[in-house]
Amino acid sequence: MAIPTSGFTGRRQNRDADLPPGQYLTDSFPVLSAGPTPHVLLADWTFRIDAGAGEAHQWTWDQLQALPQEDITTDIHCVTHWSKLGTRWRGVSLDTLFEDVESDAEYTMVHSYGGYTTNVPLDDLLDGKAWIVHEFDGEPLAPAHGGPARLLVPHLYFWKSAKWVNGIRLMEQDLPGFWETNGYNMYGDPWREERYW
Ligand SMILES: Nc1nc2c(c(=O)[nH]1)N[C@H]1C(S)=C(S)[C@@H](COP(=O)(O)O)O[C@H]1N2
Ligand SMILES: [Mo]
Repeated sequence: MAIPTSGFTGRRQNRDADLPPGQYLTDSFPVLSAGPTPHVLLADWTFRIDAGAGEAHQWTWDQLQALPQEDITTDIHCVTHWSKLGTRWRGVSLDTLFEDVESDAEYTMVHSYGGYTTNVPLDDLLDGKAWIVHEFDGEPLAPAHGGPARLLVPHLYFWKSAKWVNGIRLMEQDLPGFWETNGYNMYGDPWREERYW
């Protein structure tokens, strides 16, 4: 049973309850990139869903902006043990982007400008669990943090939230992406501390 340490009962006062095991809070926003920051002109930017069997869907920057936009406030948890609570983002739900996609595949590989990849089961991208975001804290997303747009899948460790995202490929079987090939967990649930293999 949790023993209150103060008179406050609000969620933000009880910060420990929001922290997965092994995590500490930070108010800064660390930058963690496996390579250099790719710079993509908005005029050249595209996002593509490749469903296999020749079925693909693609959006330009203007087309992404024309879709319904959502404001998201969520906690994020990095495998290197930092967490940030109540971060604010704006972008397009993957439910919107997957609306017309027909496929029986259960797994996905997320691809980024610069070559980064990460695998996420399709179920973890749908039903209000993931977005393509292009604003952080009311400002355009900074290049170092994935601008012009990144994936946000906050219920998994933050390495799954691919920066500079440019596509998602559906897969019949679960294959590892960049960090997963290098020892990170195939799924990455912070509440179960699924950090490494
Ligand atoms: N394209 C790309 N996306 C990436 C990474 C990367 O190296 N390249 N690093 C991942 C890791 S390990 C983390 S913790 C977060 C860090 O995001 P931040 O730099 O905005 O804090 O981005 C994830 N997405
Ligand atoms: Mo990370």
